[in-house]
Amino acid sequence: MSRILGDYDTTDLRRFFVYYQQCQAGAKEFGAKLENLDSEFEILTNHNPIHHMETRMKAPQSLMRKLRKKGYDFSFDAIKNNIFDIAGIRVITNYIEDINTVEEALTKQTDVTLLKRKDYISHPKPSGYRSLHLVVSVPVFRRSGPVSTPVEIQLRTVGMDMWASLEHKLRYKTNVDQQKVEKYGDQLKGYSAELNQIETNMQAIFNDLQKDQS
Ligand code: 0O2
Repeated sequence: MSRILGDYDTTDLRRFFVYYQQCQAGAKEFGAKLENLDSEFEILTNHNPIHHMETRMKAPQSLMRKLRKKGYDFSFDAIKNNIFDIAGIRVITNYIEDINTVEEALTKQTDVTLLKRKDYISHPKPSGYRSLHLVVSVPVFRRSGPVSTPVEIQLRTVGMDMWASLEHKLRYKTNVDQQKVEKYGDQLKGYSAELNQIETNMQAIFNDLQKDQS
């Protein structure tokens, strides 16, 4: 870390370390909330919208890259005011409507505040990327008392997740030749629209079958 950050104000650096740990504690809070919902859906309903979850802390290199991309040098304030995905949780669902079920169950909890919502499902990115991104906060208890702490939650179906993993390889691997990037990029954009159609049709079948079970 010191190699990346150079000779920065150590007070600022310490505030950053504490904040990084605080974000990790925030992710644990949301992890527990999601685990509780997962158990409750499993036991009490005939369909659990949560397929699986993944939690990650943003690596310092990636954090610094994002900060520079946004036009800031390292400082605690620049990080706190501009980077909201230090802690991230990905929730993978089976069906498209499950995404809103999980979103609602999570955001209606009284200690959760919705800070930001980006709906790349209704409005996919130019690449074809689809997901629902939420920045939500929860109080984390520090010595001074409760401190609101942001965590980014990405919600997507199994299909959207498979697509994003493959497209991520194409986009972020530096050694892929440009011709392939363009060719596969176009192809993947098409597959994103096709997947959306398939997932919408499968949702309709699922909803119809659910009627027979209720
Ligand atoms: P990493 O290592 O995956 O975490 P903001 O975070 O809102 O200030 P930003 O970064 O433009 O601004 O947010 P955006 O675009 O809403 O979401 C960023 C994250 O979404 C990315 O993380 C990716 O994980 C994912 N993502 C966004 N667009 C695409 C895309 O076109 N293809 C794929 N595969 N993933 C995408 P990071 O921060 O880039 O890095």
